[in-house]
Amino acid sequence: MSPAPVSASPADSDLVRAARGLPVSRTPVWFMRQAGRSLPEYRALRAGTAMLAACQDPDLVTEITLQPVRRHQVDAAILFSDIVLPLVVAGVDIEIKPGIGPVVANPVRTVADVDALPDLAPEQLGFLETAVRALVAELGPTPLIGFAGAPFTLATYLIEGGPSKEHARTKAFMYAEPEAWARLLERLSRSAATFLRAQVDSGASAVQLFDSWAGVLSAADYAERVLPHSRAVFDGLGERDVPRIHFGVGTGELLPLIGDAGADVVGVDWRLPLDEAARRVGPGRSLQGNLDPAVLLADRDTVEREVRRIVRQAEAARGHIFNLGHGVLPDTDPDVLTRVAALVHELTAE
Ligand code: 1CP
Repeated sequence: MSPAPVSASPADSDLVRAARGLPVSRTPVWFMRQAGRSLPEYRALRAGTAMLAACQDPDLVTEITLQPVRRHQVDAAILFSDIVLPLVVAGVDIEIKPGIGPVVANPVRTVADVDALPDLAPEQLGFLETAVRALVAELGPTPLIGFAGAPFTLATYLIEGGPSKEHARTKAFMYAEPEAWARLLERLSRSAATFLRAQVDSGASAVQLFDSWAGVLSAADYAERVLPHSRAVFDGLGERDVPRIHFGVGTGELLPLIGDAGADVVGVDWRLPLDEAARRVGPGRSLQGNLDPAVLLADRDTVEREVRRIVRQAEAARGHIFNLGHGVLPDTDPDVLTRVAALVHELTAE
């Protein structure tokens, strides 16, 4: 394969350098949910294998992770997995239903349910280490991003029992049972840290913590009841010298806090221009984002205009990793993603 970046090693790649606020040869690009979703070669490979089984098959994980890198010439791979996988591996009964998402057989509704959750042991992650090592060998100078779901977003699935819009049960539990809530998020932060350490120790060059649904919280509740647990995930990486990306949707009011949880890079959705996001996050962190994934469904001129605007507004940030404001939508034409990656490279080459 012919990797996009010109660096000799992942640790010196444009992605890692941008995350640290160092000079880059051109703005690095990758797309959240670039693996799976819109790719026909993904659907062909996945046919007949359940999502969570595919995530535990090192050969499938390796091949699916590489597909978008080959196709789009993006500057990073993201491990093919899912945020619920650490729970599944630990023994929680969860299924990913096509067209729906994660569905939990026995949702967490009581204090006893919290205490009955199994812990994730590092020894259960052999399949993951095998996949990451194989990937790092294949990727050469292209960095692999490891990831985990943040405690809050995982708690929403466990408590709601599946995807939800309002997350009302989650908030009700958070207010009604503050001690059990803290214990639940502590457990989830431990398993997220275990999951991230396994990826980094096997060769991942950066990590992203997905707190997709944190934007449903007020800044005060986020700061008091969630942030300490997300910080614990990053702290669990200890001295491991990899950049940390922290992302959520609808987090305009939370951006300074999302950075304070221990991020080198704050992921921003499309609601806020990056120059304003840079002001809110402050000078010590880079930004990632923030093309509206729906724009990829629009006409060519609109896509190009929006990409140019984002590249321009990102000049206010310490460093910029071009991405979408949330994951690739399943209906996206993969060729549009390839063109966006090429355009960002062209616009930002030295
Ligand atoms: O690039 C990639 O696709 C890499 C793999 C990846 C990642 C990073 C998958 C595969 N899932 C995720 C993260 C993930 N999973 C997040 C955080 C990112 C985001 O906000 O999009 C979340 C919230 C989930 C939970 C989840 N898993 C959902 C969302 C449901 C909801 O609440 O609206 C869904 C639909 C899944 C299933 C899933 N995960 C991944 C794939 C390829 C699929 C679809 C599988 C299938 O249809 O069988």
